Amino acid sequence: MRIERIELRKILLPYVTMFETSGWRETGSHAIIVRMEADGIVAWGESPTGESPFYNEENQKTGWVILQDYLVPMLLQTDLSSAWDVTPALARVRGNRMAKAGLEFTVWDLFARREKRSLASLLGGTRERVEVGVSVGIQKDIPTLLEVVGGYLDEGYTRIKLKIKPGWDIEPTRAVREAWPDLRLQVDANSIYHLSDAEHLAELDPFNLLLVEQPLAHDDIFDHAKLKPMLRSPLCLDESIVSPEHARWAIEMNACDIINIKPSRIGGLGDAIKIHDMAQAAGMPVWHGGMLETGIGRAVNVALASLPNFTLPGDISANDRYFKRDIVKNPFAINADSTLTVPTGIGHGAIVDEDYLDDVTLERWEIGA
Ligand code: SMG
Ligand code: MG
Repeated sequence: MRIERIELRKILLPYVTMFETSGWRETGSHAIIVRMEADGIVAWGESPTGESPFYNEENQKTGWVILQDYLVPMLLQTDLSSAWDVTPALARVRGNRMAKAGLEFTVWDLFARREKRSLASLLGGTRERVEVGVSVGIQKDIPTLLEVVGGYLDEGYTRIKLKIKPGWDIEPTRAVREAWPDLRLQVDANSIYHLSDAEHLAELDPFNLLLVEQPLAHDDIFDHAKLKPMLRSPLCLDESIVSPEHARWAIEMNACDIINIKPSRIGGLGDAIKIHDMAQAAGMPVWHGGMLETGIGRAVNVALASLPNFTLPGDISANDRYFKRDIVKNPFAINADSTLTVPTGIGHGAIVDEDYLDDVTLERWEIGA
């Protein structure tokens, strides 16, 4: 199959509340939305880039340039026999995985639509519902944090992740644990600590956490392997695992207990499945992370999270946790058992609200084969 037409859009879609991590704040989605046409089929995808290159090296502006100058032209020259062909076709471009993922997701949607199958079934999904939680950003004080967490629990979520940083780590985690002794609770440091902070991080040990996510540098595996035996909390890698090779290194070095899989960080669904399978073979659980995706990327994430080794709840909350109005007509709602229902229709299942997408589009670019 040849792709006949590709359209890219830079968007700005405001969040309901500002999201703050250990190193930056985001007030809205700065994603790049992808639309493709081939064989009379229209498909949609998303590169969930941010405003700034503070999570990884990419942002909306770098994605915009790399897609137009390299990735889109390379894809238009490729004859695709399946979506697995996208990653090798773009491999000459180093890194820029989030930009690549937007194209790769869209090609998966295209093939699923062509085969009149759901994306989840094409990926090998086995679940009808996926368990999810909420990632709670850094708050101004502990009473506010308890109120915010309580609000999400009232909505039906049963797993909470707290963003932590030096000065906002042990005490907020203790406060949430004391308020809800049985809550499934985990923390994420987004690469802000150093190996010399090991004793401090061990103060999280008594709080019975599901996991501690990415305490050390965004590109580190070596020091995480040293840190792991110094903590009782299970250690999870996010930023560091950008490819199946990185996952293999982490597994062989015993650098983590758990892997957070975000297909956008890894450059696509194909390599995400490879990591899922490799972790499963090694007896290591994975869970699905999130990049505050719009309804398009969210539907892709739900499809992937339906694979069998996603055994911990994902950072895939319902659309209204992020947006007052999303760019899709069929947002996910949280079920009473803290799950989202995996779409069974054709493709990833998100129905794009093209009028509202026009409203939030900052710039549009389109090219034919
Ligand atoms: O999508 O609900 C979500 C957010 C999940 O915390 C989340 N993501 O490091 O895991 C992570 C962060 C990255 C956010 S980048 C703005
Ligand atoms: Mg993380």
